[in-house]
Amino acid sequence: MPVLYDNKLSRNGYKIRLLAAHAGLKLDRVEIDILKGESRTAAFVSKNVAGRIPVLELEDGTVLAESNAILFYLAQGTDFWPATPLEQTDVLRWMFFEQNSIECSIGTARFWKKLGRDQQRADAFAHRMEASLDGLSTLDSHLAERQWAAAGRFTIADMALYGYVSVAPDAGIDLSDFPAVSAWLRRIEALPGHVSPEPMVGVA
Ligand SMILES: N[C@@H](CCC(=O)N[C@@H](CS)C(=O)NCC(=O)O)C(=O)O
Repeated sequence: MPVLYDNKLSRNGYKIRLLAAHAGLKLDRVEIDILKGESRTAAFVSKNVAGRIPVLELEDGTVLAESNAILFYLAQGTDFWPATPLEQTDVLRWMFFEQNSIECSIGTARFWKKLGRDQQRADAFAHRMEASLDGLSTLDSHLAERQWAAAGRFTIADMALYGYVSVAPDAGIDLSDFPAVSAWLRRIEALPGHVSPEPMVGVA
């Protein structure tokens, strides 16, 4: 069975757990304590040179890294990856958008706020917040016209985006300012097969 190196606090890891739940995929899960530096050991860096989770190790020892690349691999042959190149391109578009405009802004702002670093690094935090609101505003305009992010159906683009958009309130963002995003979050949560992540415990 493939092994997912993961951390219960990580929304990048949660994206993979969400796809596994929807697609009925079985994965072994190994908890990596990123706050104790377990993703930065020589052994772990030999799996992912970036020293980060999530990492998926296949049964033949092949190692995959980057949450959205892992989603792409695991979604092959499922309903969550469309068949035509144009639809696939649409899904990839929103997965790249997620990494560029959501994950590194909302994800970082949320983490700093949880660790109290938002006060220590006020300027950098303000910059991340501005980028977060910009990303959410773009997504809100997009979703005002459609039910799902890409390809006219629920895909790994929605799963990738859901990971960090759904925890924007942890960063101090009021999602009621983004009504189309809020309605889309509720649509995803109402899907059969939806699983909630662990709450963000263990971080003050
Ligand atoms: N772009 C990467 C980001 C991965 C990432 O930032 N992982 C974090 C947890 S969410 C991590 O492992 N941090 C530990 C560290 O940097 O030492 C992805 O989408 O997988």
